[in-house]
Amino acid sequence: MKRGHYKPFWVLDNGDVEIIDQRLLPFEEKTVILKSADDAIHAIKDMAVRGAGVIGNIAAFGVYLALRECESKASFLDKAAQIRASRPTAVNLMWAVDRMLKVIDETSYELANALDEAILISDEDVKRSLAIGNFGADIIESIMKEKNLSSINVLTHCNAGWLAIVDSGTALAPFYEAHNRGIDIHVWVDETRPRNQGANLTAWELGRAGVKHTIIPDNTGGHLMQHDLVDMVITGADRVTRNGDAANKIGTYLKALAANDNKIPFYIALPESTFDFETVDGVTNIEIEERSADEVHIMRGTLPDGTISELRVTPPKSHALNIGFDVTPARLITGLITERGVVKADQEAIETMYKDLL
Ligand code: RUB
Repeated sequence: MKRGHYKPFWVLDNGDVEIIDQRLLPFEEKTVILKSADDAIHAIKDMAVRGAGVIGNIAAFGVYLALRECESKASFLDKAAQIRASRPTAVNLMWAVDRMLKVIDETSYELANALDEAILISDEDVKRSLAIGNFGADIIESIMKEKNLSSINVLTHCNAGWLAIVDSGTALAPFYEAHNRGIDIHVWVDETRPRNQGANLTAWELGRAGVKHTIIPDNTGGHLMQHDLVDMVITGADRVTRNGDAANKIGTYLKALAANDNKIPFYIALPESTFDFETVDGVTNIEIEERSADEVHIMRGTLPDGTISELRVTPPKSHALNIGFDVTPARLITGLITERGVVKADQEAIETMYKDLL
């Protein structure tokens, strides 16, 4: 795996892993080199890398780095457990660590095999995201045909592009594919407070790809839907339960409610690694990350002279609450766009499509 145009990380010749530091985008394009498992844990926790797929990828490379540096099996397993616990909601993280541990065990703790497996996981994501893009773009075309549209307005929340899963994302993959097919597509980009993944990352990605987009404050979607300015919503997911409930960035649920009220198709795009087949009833059973209140109090941006700065936007003594994700119940989801095709957000349909994995 070489440095690529659509990869937020790549492996160096000495086995270290270089990442694009997503905390600095869109203001600065800088990279950081991960030399140890602790570097990988820190990058995941502090969100230098983020997005369910890429968290899984860096977790896998983190397990490889742990194997490279640990002197005993016990210390290696302890480090792998720390990687597995570095963020709680995106199941891709646990999935990737478990897969790495299985392969490492089966191949007698050979370092080269561990690196190959981590690379394989991300190479598989490339194929999955391509397939999701194709299935999603087919839906976009069919909505346009059904409504007799010459252009289409879609809405997304957070960032589920190539910064979140290689090579073109989950939710953004259909938009990129539609753009490639010559479809006149315009994307409403929710800013996604408090960390602004939409305003900072999705807008940056779409701008580089030449896809038309407009950043909107998080509460604007409902109004746009009432005025027929949204034809479809697609978001990614951090965990989808066996019955089709989807955890995604906080605020996704409100978009699904508004879409449902306005009879607008609401899709979740996800690869196989985002399913949690062990869990049903996501609202009750998915662990939701709570992050530092400082992410609500303090915003980053550029001053008029171009200097990057942080700015407190709340009264000094006010408390803030920063819940990272919410769960959209299956009943509000029109369909799940997967690498195997589009499946109903329904336990029986999911079990039928994924019976080989259950
Ligand atoms: C990211 C987020 C994304 C999903 C999509 O949250 O909610 O929508 O992770 O993931 P955060 P993917 O920025 O807090 O990690 O596209 O990888 O399936």
